[in-house]
Amino acid sequence: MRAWARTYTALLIPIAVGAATVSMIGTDTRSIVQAAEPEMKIEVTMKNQGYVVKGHTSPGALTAIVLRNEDTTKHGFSSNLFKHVTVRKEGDAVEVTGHGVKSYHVEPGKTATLYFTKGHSAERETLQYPFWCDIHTHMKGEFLIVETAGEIGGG
Ligand SMILES: [Cu+2]
Repeated sequence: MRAWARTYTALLIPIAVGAATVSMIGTDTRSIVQAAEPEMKIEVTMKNQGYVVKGHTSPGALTAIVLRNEDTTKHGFSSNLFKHVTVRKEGDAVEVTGHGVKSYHVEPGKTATLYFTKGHSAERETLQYPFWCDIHTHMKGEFLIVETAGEIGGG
């Protein structure tokens, strides 16, 4: 008797939108999958009133989001990705809670790291989690959770 198990690999990818956009989604998908190794780090640089994002992670993996403010004004980083997860903060960010969602304010020239683990979702589909600056509403982007399915034989 032959049994088939379906395995899912998911990636969490940040995308910045707005004036200073540097798109990461143009990257070859295969190289993203191959790079899905220990280093689960997303770098978010705030500059020119926008976000520049780099890196990706996987649901279920401990993830570090490094916030770097290279701008001349204070910026915030908030996302509904943080809604139901515990976030551990290191470095120079001030946690602000407004409208039920945490935001992390980073002063110019400062850096902070947020550690969290986002669990797998029940739905097997692409999900989006917006992120934004609660100080400047035009500063925003989103995290995409992209699920890819594969099959392995068993039995
Ligand atoms: Cu801002």
